[in-house]
Amino acid sequence: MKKLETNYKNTWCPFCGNFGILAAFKKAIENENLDKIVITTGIGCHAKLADYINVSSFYSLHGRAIPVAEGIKLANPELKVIVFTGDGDSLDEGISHLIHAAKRNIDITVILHNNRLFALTTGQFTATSPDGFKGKSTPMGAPESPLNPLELMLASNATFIARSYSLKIKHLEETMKRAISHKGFSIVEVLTPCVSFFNTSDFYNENTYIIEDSNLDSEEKALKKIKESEKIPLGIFYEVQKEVYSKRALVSKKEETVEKILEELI
Ligand SMILES: Cc1ncc(C[n+]2csc(CCOP(=O)(O)OP(=O)(O)O)c2C)c(N)n1
Ligand code: SF4
Repeated sequence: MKKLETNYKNTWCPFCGNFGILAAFKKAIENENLDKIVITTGIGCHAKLADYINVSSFYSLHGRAIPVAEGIKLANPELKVIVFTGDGDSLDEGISHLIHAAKRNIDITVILHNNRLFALTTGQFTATSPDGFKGKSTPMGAPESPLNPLELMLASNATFIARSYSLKIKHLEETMKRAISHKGFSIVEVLTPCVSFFNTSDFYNENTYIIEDSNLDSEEKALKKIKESEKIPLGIFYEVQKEVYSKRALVSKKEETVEKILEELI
């Protein structure tokens, strides 16, 4: 694990859920060929993860971690490209990128740090903030219902869909490993407390439970589980194999001339 450490000073607040995500990710990749791993991040507290782990990384603009990852994967399909993004980053600023990456089944993994608010900017509401959420931009309470990101991913044809929790590090590590080894678009929503602006740890400790894998190719079953809200299930909800984007896109035709490819397209 030493080889994954960096000299950056960690500025996350003590007990932030991001520590759990970093620890689980280090364990998940410790036996991988690290030269073949690239991570991209958005902008936010989650994005600092790039500073705290010694693998190739790219800080994107806010909301643009996914298209950067897609570009890297298309340029070098041998790389394992993993995106770390916040709920503000990919469900507000960059939501269309998330939908289209899932839809085209590009072979990348998205780790969604869902702390249910914009944390780095000190607590504004996002698409996943609960109805009535009181934060810096909604002092009277947000008058909107939250989006369920995994329901959106199922509707967008993602081929691997899972949820974990940053304080259940072993579960998160195993889920990340499965997501990274999946061939195609994979997403892991990580429920994670922002202890400074929305401390959900007691709530999640009491209201989450781990499910076993079963009938992973059933959309109907996946949707039912993903929407369960009385207690929140953690685990893999959906996994199917479909042809990946790079097989179908121009990269697979690299033997042909650009003129020939353009001819075909026109
Ligand atoms: C285009 C753009 N819009 C807004 C900002 C300001 N900004 C920086 S970080 C941030 C919040 C990030 O929230 P989230 O993606 O949920 O990550 P978290 O900090 O919660 O990990 C915002 C709004 C920015 N840097 N760039
Ligand atoms: S503000 Fe919230 S998300 Fe950001 S480091 Fe502190 S606890 Fe973590």
